Amino acid sequence: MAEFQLYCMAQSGNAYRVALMLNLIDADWEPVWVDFFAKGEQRSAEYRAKVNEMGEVPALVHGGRSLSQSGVILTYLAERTGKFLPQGDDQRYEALRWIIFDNQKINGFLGPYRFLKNFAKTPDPGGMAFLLARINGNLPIINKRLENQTFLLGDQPTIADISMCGYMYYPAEEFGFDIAKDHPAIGAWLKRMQALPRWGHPYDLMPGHPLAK
Ligand SMILES: N[C@@H](CCC(=O)N[C@@H](CS)C(=O)NCC(=O)O)C(=O)O
Repeated sequence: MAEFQLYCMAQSGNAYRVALMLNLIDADWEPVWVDFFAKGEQRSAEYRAKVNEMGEVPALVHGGRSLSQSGVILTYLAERTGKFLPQGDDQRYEALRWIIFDNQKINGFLGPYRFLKNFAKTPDPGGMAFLLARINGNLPIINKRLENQTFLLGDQPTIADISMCGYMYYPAEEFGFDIAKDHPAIGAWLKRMQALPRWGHPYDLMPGHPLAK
């Protein structure tokens, strides 16, 4: 058995953050596929009891520990390995600031929007319009920051970058807009992230794509 087990599925950008981190740090890890779409396994009593009481993907099992919330997991892995670790107090707080903003207002809107567009049986147009307006309002904040620096916190990539790219490598057709094209500084940063050794695409790092019909 590998050292780390990541409960995930290929369609989850929240889980991708962790899969990408594990790959970038060259960890000994294996994915455990969660049947999110057909069975809603993440909401089952068994999953909540054994893996994550919050009923969410991702969860990372490491020995006797089971961790959830990608921001916590990224911090755990960075602190254990010293890789992608924000340096000093100021960077530590900055990383947390951007990870929370991302979870709530960047990928926190991109994820549900893409879910409604691709996977929901009866997507609610009002809900989608609400999310799209916020996506269009918030992506420029990230683009502006990346116009002036190589990575979110400065010259070096950190867990803040790994968090922020959660949903951004999924195909543009799945959103109906092209993040990299519409926001060129984000596009250039995504390429820099992609150039890191052992970078992988979400559909390659995690199981379950394409979805069974
Ligand atoms: N802030 C969390 C978000 C996790 C999350 O929302 N995961 C989704 C899958 S992408 C989930 O498991 N949702 C539970 C459900 O819809 O039942 C993180 O970053 O880990």
